[in-house]
Amino acid sequence: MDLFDGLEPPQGGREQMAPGAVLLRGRASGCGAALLDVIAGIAAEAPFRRMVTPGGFTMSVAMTNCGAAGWVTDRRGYRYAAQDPQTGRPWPAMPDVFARLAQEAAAEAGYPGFRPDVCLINRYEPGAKMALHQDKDERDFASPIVSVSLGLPAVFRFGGARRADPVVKYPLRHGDVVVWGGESRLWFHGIDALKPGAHPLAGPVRFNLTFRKAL
Ligand code: MD3
Ligand code: FE
Repeated sequence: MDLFDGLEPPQGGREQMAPGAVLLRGRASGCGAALLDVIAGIAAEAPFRRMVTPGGFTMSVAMTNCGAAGWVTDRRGYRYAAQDPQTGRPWPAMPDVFARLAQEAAAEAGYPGFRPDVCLINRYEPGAKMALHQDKDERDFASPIVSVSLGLPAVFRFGGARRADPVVKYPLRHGDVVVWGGESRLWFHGIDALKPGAHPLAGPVRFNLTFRKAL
């Protein structure tokens, strides 16, 4: 029994979720408004869009990217592309505030020297979800992935190395940063359907940034 029984964990906490995966609770809450401003600027150049999977399904999550390449999917497959297929232009450059946050969070979690070259930006509206999957489209599995949650909270499902492994559910809230490296870099994960709500800064949506070394 302690002071936090039945309450949220104190902010600034660090939690080991799995081998190599570190949750930095609230790590980005101080720069949340700045990050949301930057996302709006990126979306003005490279709009959020719901892409089609190779199987022909339209994803419920809307996406855009910044950096040297962007993650895309269509009937031809999943890949990183240097140009935005919707505009034919390069993706917007990685903003300094993004790169610094990802680099500092990775170092705090035990991955010094992480320098992401791409950032996938996911936007969830109520009902949007991401089915259990692995992230395998990057060239370099030795580098971690850094994720930043903004806006409405979501339930994250974390499985294991095999699709059938049991999952553990974690709430991810505005400002939470997770660094996924080591053994868990290739573990299965997903996001449950977003519950409707209103976040004071982001409004009725959740954003997730994932910083990767993809090229
Ligand atoms: C665990 N995004 O974009 S971020 C994705 O909240 C993705 O939008 C989710 O899964 C989201 O691919 C979850 C957390 C995350 C990202 C990459 C991982 C967890 C991960 C890679 C390996 C293991
Ligand atoms: Fe993923």
